[in-house]
Amino acid sequence: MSETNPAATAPVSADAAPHRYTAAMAAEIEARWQDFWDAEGTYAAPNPKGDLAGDPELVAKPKKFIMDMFPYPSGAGLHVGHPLGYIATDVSARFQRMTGHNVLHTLGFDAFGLPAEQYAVQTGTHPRVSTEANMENMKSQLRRLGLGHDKRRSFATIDPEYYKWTQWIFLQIFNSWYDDEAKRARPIAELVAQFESGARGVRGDRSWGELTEAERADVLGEYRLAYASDAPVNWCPGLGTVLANEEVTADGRSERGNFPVFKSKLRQWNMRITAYADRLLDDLDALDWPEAIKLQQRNWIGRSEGARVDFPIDGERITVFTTRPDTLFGATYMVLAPEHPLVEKFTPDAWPEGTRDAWTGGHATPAEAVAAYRAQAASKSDVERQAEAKDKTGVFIGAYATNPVNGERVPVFVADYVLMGYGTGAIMAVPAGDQRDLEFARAFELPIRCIVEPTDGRGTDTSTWEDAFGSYDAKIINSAGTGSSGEGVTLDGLPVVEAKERITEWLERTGAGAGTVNFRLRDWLFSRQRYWGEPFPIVYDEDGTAHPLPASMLPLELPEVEDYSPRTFDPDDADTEPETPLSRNEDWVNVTLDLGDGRGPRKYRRETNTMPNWAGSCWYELRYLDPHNSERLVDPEIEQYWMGPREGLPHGGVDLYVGGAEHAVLHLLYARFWSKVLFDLGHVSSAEPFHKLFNQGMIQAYVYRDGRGIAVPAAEVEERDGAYYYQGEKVSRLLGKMGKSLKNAVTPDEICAEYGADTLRLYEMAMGPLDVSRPWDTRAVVGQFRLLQRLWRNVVDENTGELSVADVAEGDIDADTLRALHKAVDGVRQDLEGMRFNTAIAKVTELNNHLTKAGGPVPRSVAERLVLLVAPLAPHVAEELWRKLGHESSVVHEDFPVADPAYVVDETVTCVVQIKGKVKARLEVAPSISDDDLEKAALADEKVVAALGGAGIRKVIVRAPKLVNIVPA
Ligand code: ANZ
Repeated sequence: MSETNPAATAPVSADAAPHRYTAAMAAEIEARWQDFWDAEGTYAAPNPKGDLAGDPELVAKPKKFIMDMFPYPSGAGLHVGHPLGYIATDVSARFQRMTGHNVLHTLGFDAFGLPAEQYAVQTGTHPRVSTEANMENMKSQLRRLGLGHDKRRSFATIDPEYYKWTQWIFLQIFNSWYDDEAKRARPIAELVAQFESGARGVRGDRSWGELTEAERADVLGEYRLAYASDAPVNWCPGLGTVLANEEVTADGRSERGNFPVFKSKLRQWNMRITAYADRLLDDLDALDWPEAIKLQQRNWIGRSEGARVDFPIDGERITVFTTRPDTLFGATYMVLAPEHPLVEKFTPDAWPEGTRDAWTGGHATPAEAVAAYRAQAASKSDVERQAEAKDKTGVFIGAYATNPVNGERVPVFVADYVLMGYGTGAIMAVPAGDQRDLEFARAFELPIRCIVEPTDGRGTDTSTWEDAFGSYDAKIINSAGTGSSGEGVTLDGLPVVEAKERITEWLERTGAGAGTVNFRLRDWLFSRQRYWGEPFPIVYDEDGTAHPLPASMLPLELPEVEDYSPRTFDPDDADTEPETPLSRNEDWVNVTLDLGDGRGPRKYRRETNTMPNWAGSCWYELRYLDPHNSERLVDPEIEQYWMGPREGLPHGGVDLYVGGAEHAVLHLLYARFWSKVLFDLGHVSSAEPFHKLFNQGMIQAYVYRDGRGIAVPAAEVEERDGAYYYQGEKVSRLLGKMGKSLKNAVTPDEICAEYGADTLRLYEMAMGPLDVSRPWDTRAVVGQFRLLQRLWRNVVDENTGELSVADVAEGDIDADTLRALHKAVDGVRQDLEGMRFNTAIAKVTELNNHLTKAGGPVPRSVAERLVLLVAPLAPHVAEELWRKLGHESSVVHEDFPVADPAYVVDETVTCVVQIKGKVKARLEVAPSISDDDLEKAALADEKVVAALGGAGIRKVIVRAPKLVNIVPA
């Protein structure tokens, strides 16, 4: 890089003064202070008790828990984009330490996951070996940045002492149920007690005492917050595993690897996150999170208010979910999802009289038509099925149901645009109000009845409509009738919202339906057919009943297996079944255990799935608090100290959590769910894990491509007259991601070698507001290096290396310097508090420049405060200068300077206000005031108002900032 970038080499040239701040000096200073911090435990945050107890004075201070989304230890190591957030939290943590807080700041590793396993499959290296090597590499890269982490608190999710507790939490979740009345999780034993006493009925008419053990297990499985089920799951043969909905892309492929994903029935573990849908929604309000993330969570949870409506059919009924019961009079047909369990039941042997050819799909019987259509639908993903532009397909099942509001016979279809996993898997179709229904109705020649009066001038003749009209800001028409109950209802003339209320009341009164709330959120599919994850603490007895291991058997360590690769299949073959790597270790799988449940030693088979890689990040904030506790998840007093609810808020949690916006619905939703379960069960005091969330932007980089479109090494591209050349050939330039594959990755190591970590930190923080993405420009880094050189020069004589400051009494410092100093102190304080690091650096630069320009030695007290301002941003050079200024202790725990307000207010100028040429008032205004503002201020002035005595104004002449002349009417 330095060969092609003369600007970068200039400041480190050999003719520099002997004690100039150079890259070599930065390297020496930085290494020395990093060793010092490690040796002194400078960043150790004391707990109120336990093995990390410490300085009671520090413990007595208000706490701040500042956290990053911990990294996955990737083999590629870090590029300069990765540490953006880590540097930002580090600056914040340092600032909070200097403003009187006990700050917990550390970093662990999220180390289970697919990449290490896939690497293992390719190379034969055990995932633990490669993961540990990657962690070592990343740790040394991170150490070089001078991050003030409490290393005693660091861990990796693959440590058995850590995943012991991940497994323990799984057991808590398995051993609890959601009490809908109390609106919280409770131990499953309390449910069993209710069944035993008869306070709660068991389904069917048998008592709890009459059920077999296996039947009881089944009943409890319907309540447990972690349960196994055969529900259709996202099966990805290409990865050899099933995936959570959150891991499937919008076009129905795996987020990782981009393989097709199919719906398949497999017995899998699930987490009943849907029990918490309401609380996950409601509790968002009090969180200090970016609105965009809250919105994504709200949409993902997808709360819809509507109604369930029963359509009678053959003495039975089909229940639909609709958000628009007000449109019931426009329901002219019904659709069942192809997988709907009632389809067969209602499908008759022959087509009823008068069935149109277009409805039969060309089949001789309804059963044949339905079977053929089902097979076709099974080969498509949900997303393909819902694609908007797609032609609507389906077949008539040969039966009619009755619309309960008017007794009309409506034909029933199966069609793949209705999904089994949403609502009830059945809909009433309202072609006039719903676009998909409109398209289907046109394709199958079904009636389209206008029931909401269009407000856009299209008229009520639906045959001329281009699209459906479902507006909420309209009135209902053509909607009166008498239902099967004999009770009439009319909605005509009502606005939609009122019509919804009236029809819902009617449905409830006549027993035809009820108001209901539906959620888009599904339970969380929690098992993976992979090796590199936490084993489940579950064993199965000979009947196949699942039993939890007792906590004393944890951790259940991941066994060695000969072949830990998953079995992958033909990615396009949906009919395969996964084979888990753990199942190949028969010795581990088949065990004789005494579970301590009074049944004595028995033979069991272990669960051979592993947990998804999201498990480890669901609770890691808690482990940082009490990282070595082998007795409890976390000591309650320590948890309360760091995470306890704060005044005025319903929850506590981490004070600042920084990470990428891509985790909106995966990690951030799962972690909130686990927190709530742990809270309900009394293990933690905050129902929310992260009070304040901040999403940092991305560091982008230019991608240079040659004539063939192939990326060329960015570092070797030269710029000439606004064009770019690689080895003499002209190349194109576009802003993109940074990474190895695009040949534009810049590593922090390179920049640290070239300029030092302090310069890198300053540059990353100065690039722009933290939440905005910004392009990396290696050539611009030198600007921050020069700032540090000037800072150094303002305190140290470059030729002698001696301190160059002057001992001047505060009263003898010139007013301009004091003003520059206090303004900087005031501004930097506010900016660091508000995480506006770029403007904080601008203010430090301004003060530093002022001191350079002022010439002569800098007053010691000013230099000291300047160093303190810089300390959170560039901690190494700050430590060095602080030491040179004669202080024995580290700058890390010094007090951040406080501004004297007298010097902070802007200078003012006196503006004269005249009326008809006579001076009537004088105003103190900012020199930069605009004509408009000055005119307003003058006209509002009491003396001016009095002098005008209510007279109108003909003209105002303004010469900001000094003169206003008013001419009355
Ligand atoms: C009648 C109706 C009339 C509807 C109208 C909409 C507009 P959200 O808001 O996302 O909850 N629906 C219900 N279950 C479905 C399923 N399993 N697959 C596909 N579509 C389904 O959407 C709820 C609406 O989506 C429901 O309200 C239903 O169509 C449809 F003018 O019922 B509606």
